Amino acid sequence: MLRSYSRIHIFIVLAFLLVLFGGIYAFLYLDLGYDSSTFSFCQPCNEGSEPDVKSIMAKVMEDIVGPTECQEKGSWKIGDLTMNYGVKYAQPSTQQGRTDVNSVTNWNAPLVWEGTFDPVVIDAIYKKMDPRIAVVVFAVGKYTRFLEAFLQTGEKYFMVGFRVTYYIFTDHKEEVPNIDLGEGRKISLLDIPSATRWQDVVLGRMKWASIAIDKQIRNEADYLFMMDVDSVFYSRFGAESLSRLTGVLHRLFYKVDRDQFTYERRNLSRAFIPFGEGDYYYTAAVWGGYLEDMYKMVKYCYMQSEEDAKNNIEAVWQEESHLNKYFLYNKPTKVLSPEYLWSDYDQVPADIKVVRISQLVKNYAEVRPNGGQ
Ligand code: UD2
Repeated sequence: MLRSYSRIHIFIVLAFLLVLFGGIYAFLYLDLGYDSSTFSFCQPCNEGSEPDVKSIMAKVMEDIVGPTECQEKGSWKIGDLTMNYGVKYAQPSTQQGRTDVNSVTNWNAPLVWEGTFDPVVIDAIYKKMDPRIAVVVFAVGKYTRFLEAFLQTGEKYFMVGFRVTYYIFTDHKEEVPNIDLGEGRKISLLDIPSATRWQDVVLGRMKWASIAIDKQIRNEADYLFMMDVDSVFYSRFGAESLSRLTGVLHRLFYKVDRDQFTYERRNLSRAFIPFGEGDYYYTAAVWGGYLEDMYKMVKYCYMQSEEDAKNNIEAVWQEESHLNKYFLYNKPTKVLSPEYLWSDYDQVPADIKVVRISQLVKNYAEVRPNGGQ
């Protein structure tokens, strides 16, 4: 009896010490981030995320101390597709749907086209989560002229009813137009230097975005989209585009053989993809996802292009080449059809039922600092 009594005591003391030291260790070294306003603590709860030390420790802590602050405050947890009672919408069919296009990838991710989702259901789910959405857009040199139409049409069609911050990276702050923004939507201006080559601007996006996410955006957003500024929204671009990592099919390559994709084919570059490989060709003009997943990917493109620079090579389509390499081996969790980036240069084919955003026709030689295509 005495022996079992002292065993229980020893067990209680050991359990107490484990909790105590576990807690101290987590706070001091693992930066678990108990501030629920940051994204980092909620992230380990995400569906499908790789278990890592942080998420395992978060789970251990949750078991010990009970529900975490982000759950207590009722803030959303990515992956919970919950909705309120009583929303009225058309019954989804198991028999009817788009038959002219494929709406699922061969790794079972949704491939989004008009007619594959119900905006009423999508909005009911995502508005309940109320995520903060960052749009990172660069307007360097003469590209500030595109801001007005981009922002004005964005206010009409992009994530209407959601909290959106446009992070505008520019070397000409004084040229950023005054636009009336909807409730919960704002603009944040970030100074960056001018460039003498357009290639440096497009690649530099990866560097400046990595720095800004690290320093600022991480504390202010849950999702992040990277977008080209020389585009206008023509129709709804909504929460159906949200996922852990979302890629957009490039309009010029969505029906062609993979060997015609303009992947980087020189094996000296880190963006190299051999012939015979590849799923799709994705555009770098629109892509998005969870903040931390996007950070990883943006930083990857930056680091890979730095490696290329050391070897005196620049990938054929700059960051787009690195992005395509990443997506080949780290499959996107959602793929958007070219509705999510069309071009005013091209006629709209029958399978594109809605153009949601489109690249404007521009005089490349005139707008780029070093001219030309
Ligand atoms: C293609 C890609 C683009 C990028 C680029 C890389 C599509 C539809 N677009 O677009 O995503 O991969 O090729 O070569 O696939 N910018 C400035 N100032 C400059 C130059 C560029 O701010 O002087 C910014 C601006 O936000 C612009 C973006 O970089 O929208 C992309 O540059 P672009 O529009 O000239 O590239 P483009 O049309 O060839």
